[in-house]
Amino acid sequence: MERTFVIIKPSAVNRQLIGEVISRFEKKGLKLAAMKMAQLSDAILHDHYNHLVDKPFFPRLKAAMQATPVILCCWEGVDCVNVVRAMCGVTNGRTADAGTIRGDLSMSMQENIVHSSDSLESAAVELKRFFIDTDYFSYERAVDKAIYANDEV
Ligand code: FUP
Repeated sequence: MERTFVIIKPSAVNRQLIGEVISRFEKKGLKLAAMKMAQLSDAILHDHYNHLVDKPFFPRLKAAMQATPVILCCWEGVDCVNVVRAMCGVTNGRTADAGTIRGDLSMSMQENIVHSSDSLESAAVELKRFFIDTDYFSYERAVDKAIYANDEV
């Protein structure tokens, strides 16, 4: 089963939207495989946003990501990387489609509620960055048989 990485960002924590975001993924049928709260260090943010460290807005992005602790999650499901990415919407909340997390809950490029991995490869790298093996749980839920057809899993 595919796994992806999600950060519920300080913009969600500050606006009391942690439950709302988790609830959307949970209602979709995705399974939570790991979750923890963390205050992100400079070093981990430099790694995570390596593609953005040279941008002029990086200092304000880093400050925004350190404004509160964040919630780190691993979600599991068939095609989970693309499913979660689609549920988050495009980066800027003002242009994200209605019905997406950012489209419904954000008015900002920076204060955009969630991060999710953009490919299977980056999900693997990001999960390794934020979690260790013993953080993961493998379990059956009562609803599992109602989520997929037999030949989808
Ligand atoms: P995404 O994959 O949608 O999270 O977007 P990026 O990795 O491109 O950007 C990471 C974060 O940097 C965004 F969530 C917000 C911030 N950002 C800006 O503030 N301004 C920009 O022009 C680009 C990104």
